[in-house]
Amino acid sequence: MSKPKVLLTRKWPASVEAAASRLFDVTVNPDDRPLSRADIREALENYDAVMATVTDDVKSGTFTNLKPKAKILANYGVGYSHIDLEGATAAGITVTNTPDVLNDCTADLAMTLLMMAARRAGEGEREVRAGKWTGWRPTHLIGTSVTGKTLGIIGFGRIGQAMARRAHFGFGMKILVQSRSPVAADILAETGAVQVDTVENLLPECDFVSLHCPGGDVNRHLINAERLGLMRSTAILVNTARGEVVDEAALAEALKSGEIAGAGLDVFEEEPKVHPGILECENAVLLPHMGSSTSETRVGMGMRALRNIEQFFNGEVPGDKVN
Ligand code: 8YV
Repeated sequence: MSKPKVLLTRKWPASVEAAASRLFDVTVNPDDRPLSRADIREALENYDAVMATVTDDVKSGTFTNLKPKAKILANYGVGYSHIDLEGATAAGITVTNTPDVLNDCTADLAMTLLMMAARRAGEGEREVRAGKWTGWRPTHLIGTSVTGKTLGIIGFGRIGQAMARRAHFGFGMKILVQSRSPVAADILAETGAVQVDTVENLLPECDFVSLHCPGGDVNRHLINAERLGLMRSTAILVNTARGEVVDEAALAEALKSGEIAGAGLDVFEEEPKVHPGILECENAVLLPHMGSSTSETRVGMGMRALRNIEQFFNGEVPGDKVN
C-alpha cells in the first residue's frame, strides 16, 4: 500500500523530518516561506495530510467550496486561532494541535520577558552594543524588583500554571488568576493562587500581568485602552499568548504616557509586522515569537504532530483532535 502523501508547510527539525519520511510520502515546502490561502487550499486538495503552522493562512474562507483530499490538518503548535475550525469541521477535516510539549518552554520565555522588562535588560543590551555605556553609576538603568511581587495570570491552562510555578517557587510571587471557568482548588493551592472573577478585578491588584489565554475573536483586544488604564503605573504586561489579545495601538499609548511601566511581547497582531508605536517604546522588550523555540521542544512538537496523523491513518481518533 502506498504511503499517505503529507505536506509540511514549513521546514521542520531534521530529526522530525527524517521520522516523518520513514512513515509517510513527505513533501517539505522548499522555500520555507508562509503559504498563502491559495497554496493551502491547493495543498488540502492534493495531499492526504497537511501539517500547518501559525504562519499559514487557514482562516475563514479557506474551506469554502473546497474539495479536500486531506481529511486531517495537523497543526505544529498548540494555538490554532489561525485556523477556521468551523470551516474545517464543515469540510469534514480533523484538526489537531500539539499541547503539553511546550508548556515549560513557553512559561520559561514568559518569565524571561517578565525579568527583562522588570530589569530593563533590553535597554541595557542596546546601550552596550551601541557603545553608549559610560560606566557604572548608582542611578543607571534602575528597574523594579520581582521577588515577592504580585503576578496576575489571565488564562490558567497548562502554560499559565507552569508560569505560576516559576513565579511562585522561583521568585516568591503572589499569584492572582482570571480564567473563564472555575479553576480546581488543588490546582490553585499548588502555588497559593487566588482566582478573581473578572479581568477588571485582577488588573489593579497586580505588579505584573501575564497573558496565557487563547487568541482568536473571543479574546481579541481583551487588553484594550480601558483595561490598560486599570493597571498600575508601575505594572508590566507580558504577552506570550497571541498578538490579537492586546490592542497594540492602545498599548503603545499606555507605554508612552506612563500609564503602565513596561511590556514584554513575544507575539504581535500582524506578525511579523510590529506596530510602529510599539517599536518606538524603549520600555517594551520585543521577541520574534520564540515561546517554543528550543531544540527539545520543537522536536517534541513535531513528534506530537506526527503521532496525531499516525493515529488518524490507523483509523483512530488522534489524541490531540480539537474539533
Ligand atoms: C509555535 C505557538 O511555535 O504553539 C504555539 O501556539 O505559539 C508557538 O510556540 C507556533 O504556533 C508554531 O505553529
